[in-house]
Amino acid sequence: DLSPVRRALISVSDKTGLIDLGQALAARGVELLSTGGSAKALRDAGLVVRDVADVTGFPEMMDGRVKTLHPGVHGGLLALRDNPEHVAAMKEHGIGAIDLLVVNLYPFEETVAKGADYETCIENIDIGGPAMIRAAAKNHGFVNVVVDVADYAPLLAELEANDGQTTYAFRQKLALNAYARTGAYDAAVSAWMADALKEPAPRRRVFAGTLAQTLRYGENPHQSAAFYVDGSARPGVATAQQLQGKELSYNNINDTDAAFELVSEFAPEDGPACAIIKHANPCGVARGATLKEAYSRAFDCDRTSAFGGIIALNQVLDGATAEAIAEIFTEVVIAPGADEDAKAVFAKKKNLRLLVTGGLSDTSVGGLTYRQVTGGMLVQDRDVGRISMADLKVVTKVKPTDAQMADLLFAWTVAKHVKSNAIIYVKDGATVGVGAGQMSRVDSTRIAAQKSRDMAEVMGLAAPLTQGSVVASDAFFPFADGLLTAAEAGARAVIQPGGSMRDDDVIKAADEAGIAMVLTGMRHFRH
Ligand code: 93A
Repeated sequence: DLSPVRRALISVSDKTGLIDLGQALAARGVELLSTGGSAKALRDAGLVVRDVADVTGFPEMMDGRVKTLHPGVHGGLLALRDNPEHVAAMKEHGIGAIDLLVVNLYPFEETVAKGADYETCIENIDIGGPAMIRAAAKNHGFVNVVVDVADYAPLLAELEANDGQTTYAFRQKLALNAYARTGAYDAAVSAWMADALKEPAPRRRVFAGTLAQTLRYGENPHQSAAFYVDGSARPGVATAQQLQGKELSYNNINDTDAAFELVSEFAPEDGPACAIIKHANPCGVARGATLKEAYSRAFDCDRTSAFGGIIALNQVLDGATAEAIAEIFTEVVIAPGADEDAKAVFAKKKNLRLLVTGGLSDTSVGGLTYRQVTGGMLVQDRDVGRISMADLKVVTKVKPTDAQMADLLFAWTVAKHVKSNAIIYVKDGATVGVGAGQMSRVDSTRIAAQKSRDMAEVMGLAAPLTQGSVVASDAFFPFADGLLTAAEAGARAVIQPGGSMRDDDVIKAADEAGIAMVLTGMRHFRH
């Protein structure tokens, strides 16, 4: 059961003891075959080495991903030396027998332990190494496989003791170790992958979607565009059923998504709610005793801007609400469903798109958002930050009333969906002024109040609805001026993250104005 070692293939990541081994083998007249880095190290030490590339007739390629995966190598490892057909095949294809394989694998475990990123860990999954190890171990009737630097000395001792040959028992033991190694290696890979999949780390995912629709154009007519979906079953614009109206445009899809995500913050069991969106920002959001009331209160926040808007509802659209909506031009209505009356009302409005989703979007579900920048892509977790009454810290002498507290939370929820700087005035569960997308927070505060004054005029009210309202700010007030502007507009309670260097000034100003303020400790930038 002795088998000679005439040719060795050496491919090692850990080069410890490599030269000594190479020299000892060469001294025994063993021919050395080797891969890139290992071959170079051996050659630098003055040894004669044949490149694996020479055996395969292929250069090492694809960053080394393919070096030894070739019949010239695997045939040499797997051929049964006592099988005439195998021997004939070797001869026919010019394959030389490999009697000794020395491999240690890419340091996958060490790479993971170092905390390397996903791509680096992937690159450190050795493929060719385990393939050769498993092949050589299978053929242990003839082939020796060494996977551990610690086995170099016993191997040389075995060769010495048996005049350049090894015993079957020795090879069998090497094979056992070899399979233990490849088994442990793959177990490490699968454990790491299981971990990586648990972790919603943006770094390891990119958007993979399928083309759902080629759009007529993009944000502007000179831009071509398309809509890709990621296959999620989540209710929303991507999965909605369009019951009527022409095809959605790029801007429609974007705005409809904004509208539906916002209205989905309001659970149907807490009562009807409506959001009206223009240019991805809400121009009115409201609760109501009925869906129709929720719509008309949302509409009253900014009737002018609501024209040509996108309306999202958190409950099944009914006939009365549809009638109210049909009074002005609306681009899209999206709701969990629509009853027969509503469908009949909208049937007369050929251009209005009606989308039904079958439910609301679960706004607590994580996931990623993507934004393209020149030369790259920004990826982040979705903003699923939520606060409840218990998270709020009252910092002023005056405490908000229960009614104000409910409005503050409502305003805060809306603020999450308004482009920064976001200022939202709310009264009795309805926005009464929205300031969005300004470069200065004071400007947002002013603009929202001005809109409310304009609406008071349109509606013939004695005073703007911001009088006696509450106000939310998506990020802290850097100075007291924004807060004072809100107080002037009539806000009586404020919700904001806090955390400014000048929090004390802002709190003092609130106390002087006699208004209540609560801090969330969380901000909702949206850009
Ligand atoms: O990327 S691989 O999976 N593809 C291969 O075909 C291959 N063959 C050997 N990695 C491969 N190897 C590994 O390369 C060995 O397991 C060893 O860890 C390493 C030795 O490369 P070098 O001799 O160039 O330093």
